[in-house]
Amino acid sequence: MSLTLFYAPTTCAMVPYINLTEAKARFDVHRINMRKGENKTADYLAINPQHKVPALIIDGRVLTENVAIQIWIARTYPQAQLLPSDPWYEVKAISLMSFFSSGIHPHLARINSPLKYCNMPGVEEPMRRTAAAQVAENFAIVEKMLTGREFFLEHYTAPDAYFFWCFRRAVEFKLDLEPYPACRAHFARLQERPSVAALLKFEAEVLADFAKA
Ligand SMILES: N[C@@H](CCC(=O)N[C@@H](CS)C(=O)NCC(=O)O)C(=O)O
Repeated sequence: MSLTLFYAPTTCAMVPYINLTEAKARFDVHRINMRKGENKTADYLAINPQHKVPALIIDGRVLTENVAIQIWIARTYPQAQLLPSDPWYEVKAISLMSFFSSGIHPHLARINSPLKYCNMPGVEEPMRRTAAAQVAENFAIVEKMLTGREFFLEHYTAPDAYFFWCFRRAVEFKLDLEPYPACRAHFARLQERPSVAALLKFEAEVLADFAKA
């Protein structure tokens, strides 16, 4: 099987990178430099007209949307147990990923690029502040889920990598993360996994290459 992941550093494309690595899948990576607009070239728009990463090319067919990509990885590499085998817990894992994708990611996007969402003069600071408040509300929900637990479910599953990315973004945005000790412990625990360490090493290499270019 031929797999190519379209990936940009620091983005949510790290989630499939981590889970493909967990699955011991062989995959190539096509690096996208967003700062140079490589997600808006005609070639990339032919792959994903929404100009977003991740996209995973599977034997020539394109799969977009992180939740679907994680489900595909989990089903294709069942030995990695990236989704629970019990149907109830499988849908709970999908529910968690959907929450991260639709309930947390959009607020992080507003902190990153407020002017994409409203171009009124002076909007950046209030947009960032209100989006950070939404992130805080949702992290408080996740904090309850993770209190007393190592992972969201019985063992490491795909949503753990997804939340790792959400929390990493919040760290990068310097949000106040003191109120979330269980989330911080989960973030530290994930960094001990070889898959996450491999991703972080790869990301640093890509960022260094992009800085030279
Ligand atoms: N719903 C998509 C969202 C993906 C997404 O927003 N990716 C961001 C990076 S984290 C992106 O590529 N943004 C570039 C753009 O919107 O032009 C998914 O879950 O895969």
